[in-house]
Amino acid sequence: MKKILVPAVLLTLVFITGCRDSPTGPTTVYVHDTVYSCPHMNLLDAGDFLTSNPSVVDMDQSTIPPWLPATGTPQLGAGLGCDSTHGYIQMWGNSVDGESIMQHLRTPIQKGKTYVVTACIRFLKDNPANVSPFTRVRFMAFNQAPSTTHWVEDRPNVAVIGSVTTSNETWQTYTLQDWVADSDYSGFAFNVEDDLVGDGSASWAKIDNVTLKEK
Ligand SMILES: [Ca+2]
Repeated sequence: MKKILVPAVLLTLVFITGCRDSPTGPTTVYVHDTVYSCPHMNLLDAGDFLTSNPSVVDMDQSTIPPWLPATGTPQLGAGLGCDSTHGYIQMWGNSVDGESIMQHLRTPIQKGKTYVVTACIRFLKDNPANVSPFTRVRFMAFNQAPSTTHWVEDRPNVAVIGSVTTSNETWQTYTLQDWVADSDYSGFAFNVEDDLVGDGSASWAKIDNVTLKEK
């Protein structure tokens, strides 16, 4: 990653030249300590959830930084993920409760820019007590993490970028519709949910290889 420090008067020039791909990837532009993204740049860190843990663990702040538990007790799986390397996220949720993870972005989402999320997901239908025929993974941008067990859209604090609903029990990569940011956002999160409440209402999903890229 190339770091460019410039005076404000050269701002226009930086945006013309600073976003060109370099041999090490897209360039990040710094102006007055604010970081701006460039086209095709993945804003997420550790989206492949690569781990050397020998077994599944409940996530805490040090399990796979910069990811943090947001609600419930999300787990970092140790088996083979979407790309045949070890590590993925495993979570449950229903329409009012469940698990989610988040990360504070080094490069924030900027109002007016267009972004696209991709993720590899599989429905984990291995518990007969859970009756949902599908699972849904919902992706969000946020500024302040709510304290509720199920985040609801509350722009400009929490914005739903989009979701993937699937009953596919094998790994599959999904690309969400383009999303134009209605505000600046400093964080990214996703949860697992379905449309049910009460006993047997949870659905489970495994999630891997999550990206958030500027178009
Ligand atoms: Ca992985």
